[in-house]
Amino acid sequence: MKRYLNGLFILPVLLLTAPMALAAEGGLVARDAWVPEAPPVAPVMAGYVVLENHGAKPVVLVNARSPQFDKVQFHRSVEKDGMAKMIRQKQVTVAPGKSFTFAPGGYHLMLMGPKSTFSAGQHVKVTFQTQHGETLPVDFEIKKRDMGGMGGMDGMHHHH
Ligand SMILES: [Cu+2]
Repeated sequence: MKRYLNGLFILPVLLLTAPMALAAEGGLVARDAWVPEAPPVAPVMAGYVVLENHGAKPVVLVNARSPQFDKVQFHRSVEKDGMAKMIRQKQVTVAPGKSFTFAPGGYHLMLMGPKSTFSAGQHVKVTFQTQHGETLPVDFEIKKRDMGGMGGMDGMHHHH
């Protein structure tokens, strides 16, 4: 993240040229992005991905959205007193030189309100946004649930 990006006056110029892309700056890179296939009636789906920060500063993700879902939240599955529950995370931080893993049973993207049904082989597009407004579009592949072990579990304890 470069300091001049904070200048408000430069924003319209950037919007006219290209979105501020994290990956293009050698900052954040996504890999192994996937979504377990869910029954057509599922109100939520979970997304998993590994985010690597190749930059020199922490990357703080404050938002994610997908044109294919009503909304996307960061969730963390925890077990407390033998009960599994999910806690919404307002943001996640990827430390410089480190990776942050969204994986079954831990942090996940909660994809809420699918606008259509999905099946294995299809793709979900999710765009992450940092606290500074940079964006990182990531392509998630839908895979059969059994490929991910407990992959579908993160959607089972959701409370509306
Ligand atoms: Cu969740």
